Amino acid sequence: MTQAVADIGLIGLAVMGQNLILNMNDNDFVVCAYNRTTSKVDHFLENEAKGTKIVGAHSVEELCAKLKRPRKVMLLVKAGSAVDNFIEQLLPHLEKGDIIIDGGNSHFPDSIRRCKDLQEKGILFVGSGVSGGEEGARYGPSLMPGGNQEAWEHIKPIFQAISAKAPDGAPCCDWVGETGAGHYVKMVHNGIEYGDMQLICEVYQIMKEGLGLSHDEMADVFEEWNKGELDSFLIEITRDILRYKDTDGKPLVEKIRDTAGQKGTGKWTGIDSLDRGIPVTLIGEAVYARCLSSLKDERTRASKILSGPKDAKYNGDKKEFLDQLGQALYAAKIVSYAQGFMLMRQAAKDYGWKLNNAGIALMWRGGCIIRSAFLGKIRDAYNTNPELENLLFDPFFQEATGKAQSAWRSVVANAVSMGIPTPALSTALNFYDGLRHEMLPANLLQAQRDYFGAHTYELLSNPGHAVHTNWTGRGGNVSASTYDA
Ligand code: NBP
Repeated sequence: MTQAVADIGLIGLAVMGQNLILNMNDNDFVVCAYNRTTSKVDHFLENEAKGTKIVGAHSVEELCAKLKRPRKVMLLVKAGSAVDNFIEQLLPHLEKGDIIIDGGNSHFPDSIRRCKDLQEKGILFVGSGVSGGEEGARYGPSLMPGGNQEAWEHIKPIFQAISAKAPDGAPCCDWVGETGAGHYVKMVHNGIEYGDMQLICEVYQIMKEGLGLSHDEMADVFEEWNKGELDSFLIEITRDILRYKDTDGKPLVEKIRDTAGQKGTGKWTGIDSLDRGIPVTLIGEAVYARCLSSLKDERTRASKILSGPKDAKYNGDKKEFLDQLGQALYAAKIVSYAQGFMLMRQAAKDYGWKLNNAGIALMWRGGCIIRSAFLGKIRDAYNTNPELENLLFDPFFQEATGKAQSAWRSVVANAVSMGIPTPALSTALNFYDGLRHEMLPANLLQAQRDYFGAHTYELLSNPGHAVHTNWTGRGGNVSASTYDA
C-alpha cells in the first residue's frame, strides 16, 4: 500500500509550480509533484528536485494516496478549464475535509463557483493569489488565500513559511476572506500594479520631454526617490532600466517599441469597477493608456497632423519641479490605493466577505511587484481603524495628500500647458477634487435627465422622494420608469 508521506501535493510543473515546490522543500515540507504530461515529473525529479525530499506521482490517484490527511492539493496550472478538469479528476480520490488550493490566475467568479460547489461535496476550496513571478515563487511570493476558512489552519503553516517576509519579519500572507476573495484581491493587486507603472511612465515622459533630463539624470532622481516615501520595487527597477545602456552605449529603453502589452487582469479590475459603480479611475486610465499606446500607427499619423502647444519645455527651476513631481507621484499613488480599497470594500459588501484590509496591505508589502514602504502605512491605517471608510480619511494620508496637493496641481497644470499626457496623474487629482466637493454638478445632470426623459430627481431638502418637473410646459406630468439614460 502506498504510504502517505507528503505534507502537500502540487499539480503543474511549469515555472510557478516547480519553484513553489522547491520553496516548500527548503522550508522542510514534503511535497508530492504531479503534472498532466507525466514525463515532466520524472524530468523534475531527476534534475531540479534531485537530492531533495520531493516525491513524484504519475497519476492523480497516486498523488492523493501519497498525501497526509487532510489532503492538501495545490494547482498551478493554466487558469480556466484546466482547473475544473483537475478538480473533477481529484474528487473521486479525496474525502471530506480535504483541501484543494488553486494558485493560478483564476478569475474570481470561477473561484466563488468552485468554492460553493466543493463545499457541497465536503471539500474545502481555497483560491489563492500568488504574486512575485518566478523569483517570488522560489524565494518568497506574496500569497493571498481566500475561500473556505476551515482550510486556513491546515495550510497556514506552509503558506506563511514559504511567503515573502516584510522588513519587520511578518509573513506577506494572511487569510483574505471568503469564497473568491483571494483571487479578487489578487485581481485588484494587478490593477494597482497597472496604475503604479503608468504613473511612473508619465513622470518619466515629463522628465524626458518637459525637463530634457538625460537618462542618468532621471535615474538619479529615481534613486533619490527610492530613499524616501516612494521607496518601492517599481521605482527601484525604473532607476536600473534608465541607467541600462545598450552595446552602443545608448539607453536601451529608448529603442523599445512604445506599445504596451497586457494580459487582462487590469482590464478585469476596470470592468469590475464599472459593474460595481466604484470610480477606480486611475486603473481605468492606466488600462486605456496601454490601449492608446498600442495604436502606434494611428498615433504616428496623428503626430504629423495634430498640433500641440508651441513651447513644450519647462522653463522654470528644474530642481523645484522635480520635487513637485515626486510629490505629485506620491499623492496620485495614494489616490490609486484609496480607489482600490474602495472597490474591495464594495465587493466585500456585495458578496458578504469580511475582508482583512490591514492583512491585504501587509500581503502586498513584500514579494510582489507593488511592494513598497508605503504599504506599511496602509496597514497601520487599517490596524488603527479596521472600519476606515476611505483611506484618504486616515489622518496620515489626509495630511500627505493635503501637503502634496499644490505641487500636484502645478505638475498637472504644467504638463497640460506643455501638451504632455498625464492621464493617471490628472485623473487622480480630479478624483481627489471630486471627492472633497460636497456639491458636484450632478444636480444639473439630474435636471437634464428629468428634462429629456422624465427620470425625476430628488430635492436636497427632501432626499428619497422623487420629483418630476414639467420643464417646458409642453411635456406631461408622468415620469419614466423604463427609458434609461
Ligand atoms: P502555465 O500558465 O504556463 O501553465 C502550465 C501548466 O498548466 C502545465 O503544468 C501544463 O501541463 C498545465 N496545463 C495546461 Br497549459 N493546459 C492544461 C490542461 N488543459 N489540462 C491540464 N493541465 C494543463 O504555468 P505557469 O506560468 O507556471 O503558471 C501557473 C499558474 O500560475 C497560471 O494560472 C498563471 O496564470 C499563474 N501565475 C503565473 C505567474 C508567472 O509569473 N508565470 C505569476 C503568478 C501566477 P503540461 O505540462 O501537461 O502542458
